[in-house]
Amino acid sequence: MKYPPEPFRIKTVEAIARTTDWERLAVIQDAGYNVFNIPAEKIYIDLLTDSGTSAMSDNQWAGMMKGDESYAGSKNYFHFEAMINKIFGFKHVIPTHQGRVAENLLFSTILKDRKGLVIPNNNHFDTTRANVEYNGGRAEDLVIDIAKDTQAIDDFKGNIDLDKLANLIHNVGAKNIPIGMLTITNNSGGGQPVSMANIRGTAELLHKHEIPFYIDACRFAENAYFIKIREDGYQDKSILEIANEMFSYADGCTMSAKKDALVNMGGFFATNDDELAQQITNRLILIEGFPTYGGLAGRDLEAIAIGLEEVLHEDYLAYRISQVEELGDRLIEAGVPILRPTGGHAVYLDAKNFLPHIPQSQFPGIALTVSLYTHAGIRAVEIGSLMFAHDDPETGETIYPHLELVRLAIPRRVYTNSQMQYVAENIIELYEDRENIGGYEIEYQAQVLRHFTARLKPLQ
Ligand code: P61
Repeated sequence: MKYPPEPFRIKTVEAIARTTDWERLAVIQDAGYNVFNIPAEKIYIDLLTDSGTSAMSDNQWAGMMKGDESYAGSKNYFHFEAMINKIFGFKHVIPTHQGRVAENLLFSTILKDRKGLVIPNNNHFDTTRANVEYNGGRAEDLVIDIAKDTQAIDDFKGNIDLDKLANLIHNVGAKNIPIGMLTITNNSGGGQPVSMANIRGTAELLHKHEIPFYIDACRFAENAYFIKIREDGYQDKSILEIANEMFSYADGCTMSAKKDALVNMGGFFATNDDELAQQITNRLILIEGFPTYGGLAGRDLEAIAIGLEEVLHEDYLAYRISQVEELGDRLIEAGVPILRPTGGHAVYLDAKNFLPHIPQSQFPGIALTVSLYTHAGIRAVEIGSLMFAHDDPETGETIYPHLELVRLAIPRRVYTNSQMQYVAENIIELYEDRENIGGYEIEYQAQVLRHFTARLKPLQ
């Protein structure tokens, strides 16, 4: 079967309301044309993010009832730690309440008191970049060039360019690179996977220069599944074996459990470095809590432990990846420009080609997210100029991102395939009417991560 069916049935349902066209026009105006400002009840299909939006299983809910809320040494922590050891294999496991806290703890520790440090990555996600830059570092994106061509088909468009990495090390000096990273799958670059060969090659290069290697592991299981189906030599390996190998090359990871741990809240930092673990633990106590809960309840730790086990199931991953692929295929067939091939957790509309008449300075991605909402009650997220354009500190000139994307992130185990068909049909209708969509300008923006709270208005 080309698109394997759901390996679950529905036990609990949550009603979602339809709104009228007029209602949505008023809502989006009130929201300052920023879909982050829309009350979720006014959304029909919410594809803003796959983060924290998974449906938990009956087993996870049962696990929640077994929450041990002891302040110190909760039994759920030991289950959580054992599961992370089984998959990731790092020596120290430090829970956090979400991924960006793991990033904040890491970068506020390794970048402290030193200027001019550089962190390479295939692509930093926005929270990672923000945490690097806020702590005085420079975030370098070194993804392979082909990733910038939305139409180029390649199995591992998330790979880092090892020549660019070698050049960076040569130019800035290994002592100015406290760690190197890979984000798997590569969220800002279209949810594209990184190959095992590239993970291994990155580790070898960094380690040759004594630079520790960390993985942003949010979507590790989806990445492992792509390795299994696309990379020679992995077809007969289990997802667990592949994940074990991926992390065996690294010195640690940051993880937002809100993605591939199939929960609504949680994260962790893991490392083999004793001294770093000690420093981070001390900071954790200051800002998150005691090291066996780190900002989470015991029940949350239990749900993560069970989710990490469930996400390794191949029938789940086959359904998951193919649900995303099927939406992508429907759009491609209708000629809608999307980033190809489809990634693991989302379909990314190519807003530059969808709306070629809107220049990047007028936020084509925002224009598309607003139209998706007003046309069909669908919420997507712009991953383009509102999120990433910034002024060059020296020249003051605005630097625009290469890609102008609108991401339709698919929550895990949440929407049925007929709801996905509704999404596809409405996007196709919008594409046919694209000339009538216009650009936007900013009315208000914050200094950091402006896309969350910005207010815009239509031009014309
Ligand atoms: C997302 F609009 N991602 O994709 P936290 N690394 C990576 C992520 O994808 C990620 C984090 C670290 C989100 C949520 C999100 O501007 C936005 O648990 C590869 O969210 O702290 C999160 O993990 C951070 C959406 C984050 C956004 C920031 O939708």
